[in-house]
Amino acid sequence: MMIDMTGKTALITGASRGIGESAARVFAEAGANVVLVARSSDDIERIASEIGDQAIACTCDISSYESVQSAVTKTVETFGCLDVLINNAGGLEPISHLATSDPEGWGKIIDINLKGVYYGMRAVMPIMQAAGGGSILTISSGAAHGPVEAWSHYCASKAGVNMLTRCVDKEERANGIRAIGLSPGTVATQMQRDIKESGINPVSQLEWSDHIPPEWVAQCLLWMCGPEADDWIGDEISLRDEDIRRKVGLI
Ligand code: NJP
Repeated sequence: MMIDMTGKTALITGASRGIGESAARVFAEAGANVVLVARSSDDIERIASEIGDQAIACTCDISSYESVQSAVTKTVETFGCLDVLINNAGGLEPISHLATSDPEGWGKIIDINLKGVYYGMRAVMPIMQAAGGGSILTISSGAAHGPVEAWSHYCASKAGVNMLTRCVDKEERANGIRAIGLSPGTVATQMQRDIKESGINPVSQLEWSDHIPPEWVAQCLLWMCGPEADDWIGDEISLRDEDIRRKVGLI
């Protein structure tokens, strides 16, 4: 069943390519106003203009709270509301064993993948509280739950993000805020190209055809805005789960 997002506004981080770009297109098709966030401007501006008047591009580095706050302010000024936050932006480089990792590079991933998600939540929650609710959907990973060689920064950040979803739910479910995580499985995006190039762990040995298309993740995110996903509020959905794929209409 198609979820109708007419009159709703979604802010999507990491929307210049991959999962975020697909989410922007799928949410716009469902009627939502969409705000595309990334550090680089060219791609989000192109994608927003392809989508049309219901889309704006907002250059923003989610590892800066000030930058996230101004993206949220611009969203509300432009569309008058902010109903859905999709915490999607993330990174994985530099891939390296913990013993030889670069402390600065390691910390930068925490700044983006963990603190960036917190900044998004922190900036939108007062708006959602005042509006009587909203959805905060955060891309997690299987790496939140099991260690992966040479990804210690990524695993730690995604484990933290999973706990942030649970904390938001504990504090805000009563205020109508639906916090849900999504572990997508492996997805055919630039991130998987970088992983392949590293050659380090079993994920880098996967074939391109093993990955699901980013559109599947986007369709799942849209489904997560509807009542059928309410059973997962405060929890994490796995898109590897065939039952979820069936519910979303992917198989
Ligand atoms: O990645 P990619 P995906 N501030 O590299 C942006 C998770 N995930 O779509 O800033 C703002 O194609 C960047 O734009 P730019 C994964 O951990 C994936 O695969 O201009 N934006 C680009 O738009 C991540 O959380 C797989 O460089 C920032 C986007 O983020 C999410 O899915 C498996 C930013 C990254 O696009 C999307 O990943 C899994 C910043 N500081 C979880 N830093 C998978 N692909 O297999 C980056 O379990 N961006």
